[in-house]
Amino acid sequence: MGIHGAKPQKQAQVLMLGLDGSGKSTLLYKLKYNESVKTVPTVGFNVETLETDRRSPGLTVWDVGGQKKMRPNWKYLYPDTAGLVFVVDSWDERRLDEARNELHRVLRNKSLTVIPLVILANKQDLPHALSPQTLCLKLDLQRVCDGRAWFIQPCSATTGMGLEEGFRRMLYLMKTPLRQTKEDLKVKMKSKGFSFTTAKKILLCGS
Ligand code: G3D
Ligand code: MG
Repeated sequence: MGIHGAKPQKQAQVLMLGLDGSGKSTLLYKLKYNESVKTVPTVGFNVETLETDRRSPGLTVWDVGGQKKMRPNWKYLYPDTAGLVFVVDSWDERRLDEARNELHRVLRNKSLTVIPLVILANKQDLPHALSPQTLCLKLDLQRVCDGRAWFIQPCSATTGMGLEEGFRRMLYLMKTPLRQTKEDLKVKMKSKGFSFTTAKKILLCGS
């Protein structure tokens, strides 16, 4: 990259957060190397760059340890963050309240108020995993994401389903002003015969 006089591609920093065990490291390695690796709890962080098309910035993805004792360190990475990915274990209902509280706390930080958010509803391969619509309600996303460009993407870090789509969506949200994404929703829903009020309810849940 950047050889033969070509301009080096710009990089945008994506911060990937979520509770320990939600699948952040598994999905990062699946995306980067298409490999299912046996992970150990992340102490510190893993960083990988993801290639994108030449018109988009490359993504530098920071996978930061999600254990309770690591969470106070998340904030040191906020200032350079261009996009936030929050990974949720869709199968582990017992930890959803904890995930919701952490997500809400992160979103309250002033350095992150205008950056786009993609929620990855991970572990969809497991039986009885909660749907993105249910997660949307349980995590109170519509309220807490009001005024922010955001999307919820179902995925599985073990099969790879939905991972690229999630990061493609992040690129789209980074490049598109919020007003534009709302207009997209209106057009999309009108073409499907929904009213915008219904559209807002359904599509702001990210489908
Ligand atoms: P973390 O980096 O968020 O802490 P890890 O999470 O990537 O270390 O994953 C924690 C555990 O969840 C791992 O299992 C991993 O294999 C599993 N996992 C991650 N993503 C998925 C997924 O999409 N589906 C399923 N079924 N499992 C997933 P172990 O057993 O090593 O703890
Ligand atoms: Mg990890």
